[in-house]
Amino acid sequence: MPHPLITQEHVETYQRDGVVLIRGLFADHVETLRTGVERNMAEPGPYASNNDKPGETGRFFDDYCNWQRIPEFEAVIRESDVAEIAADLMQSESVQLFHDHVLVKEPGTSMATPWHQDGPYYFVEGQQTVSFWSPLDPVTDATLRCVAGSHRWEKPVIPTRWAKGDAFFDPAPYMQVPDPDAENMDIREWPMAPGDAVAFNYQILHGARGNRANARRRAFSLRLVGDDARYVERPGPTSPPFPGHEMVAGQRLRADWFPYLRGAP
Ligand SMILES: O=C(O)CCC(=O)C(=O)O
Repeated sequence: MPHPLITQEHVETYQRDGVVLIRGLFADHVETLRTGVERNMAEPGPYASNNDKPGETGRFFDDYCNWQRIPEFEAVIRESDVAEIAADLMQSESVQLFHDHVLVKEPGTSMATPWHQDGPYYFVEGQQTVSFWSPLDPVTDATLRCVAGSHRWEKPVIPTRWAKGDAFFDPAPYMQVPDPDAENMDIREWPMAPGDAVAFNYQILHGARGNRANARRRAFSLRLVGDDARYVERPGPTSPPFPGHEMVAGQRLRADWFPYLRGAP
């Protein structure tokens, strides 16, 4: 039986489409996450960015890999039901923490989050992966948009730098970023309440509109991996880079940096 917050249908949808909505996943933790986001913005880490792009209005702040220094993030990761639900969705015994990501679009932010798959930016390969994207404000227009089934595409999509738009790696083995709206793809998106979460596979193509509303759009995104996830070499530095990780191809992610939230082998 899956965790009471989800049904067998959630699991089947996730397995088939690579994306599913989970109402209320972080509902009891919204205030804690908001406090964590404020702390993160007041004390940004080395990877924080405002995604400054000429001609864009507002502010699109993002930062990642902060759970070790933002106690609110670690508390929610360890005290919420997220690991159990991740295990059900991924059909995995183990659940390992990869990293956290904060994405804040202040009112009047014009910049869209470009369409991308997370997997090609990461040094992780495997089918048992999940990201949970949760808004901390009510969201309609600037919600997450995911292309159902894109986790089964044959070629990965070329990862690009969001503000500059240039490619992270040599584009040769990748496909160009498609335009899901123009190509009438099956885009899943939902109006969401604070603490709801979209669960999506690392290979799912996703993006988000700018935030033209007059309210903030704060979001917390949590990336976890399961049994079959392995370290993989990429053609250049990955995002996040995790300098000095010393892992080699084919290895499970080192547990002292990426702790098991359940099912440690
Ligand atoms: O919040 C956004 O605008 C995009 C989020 C995203 O790309 C992610 O969580 O992987």
